[in-house]
Amino acid sequence: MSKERTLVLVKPDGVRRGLVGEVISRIETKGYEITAMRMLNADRSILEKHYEEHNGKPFFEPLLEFMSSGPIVAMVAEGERVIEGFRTMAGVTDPTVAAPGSIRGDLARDQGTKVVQNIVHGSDSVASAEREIKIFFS
Ligand code: D4T
Repeated sequence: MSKERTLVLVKPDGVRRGLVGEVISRIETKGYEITAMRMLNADRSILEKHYEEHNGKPFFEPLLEFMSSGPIVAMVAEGERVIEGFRTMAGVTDPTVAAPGSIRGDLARDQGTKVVQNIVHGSDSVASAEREIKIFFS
């Protein structure tokens, strides 16, 4: 099994609520290695690139607004099957139905906002991970 890299983002809701340490702790406790990390205020151009697959969808503008509403933390986590592993740890997109035990299931809920606020992002494939890591760590 080959080692993979994934991009993890702690979104503005996670940073605002002081959950950066909790997310890092869960990644490290699971046994993945964090090999790069930075805090930033993501501007529109970086977010348009990151979320290019969603451009034109009804939640695209609210998503960019939310993601630029405060600082985020970007990190690279490494390990065997970390892409699948972190997505399992994050839980499904909708925090209302994300499994208890997952980051979204334990730490997030529907806030009644136009865009889902769900604490973290994790890449969904090797190709996405490499593309997204370049955007945040070029
Ligand atoms: P990210 O990309 O942020 O890790 O989330 P997911 O992989 O779980 O979900 P996604 O890329 O499909 O969606 C990106 C971002 O948009 C919000 N969203 C998504 C939303 O508000 N309404 C929707 O219908 C969808 C599909 C949540 C995450």
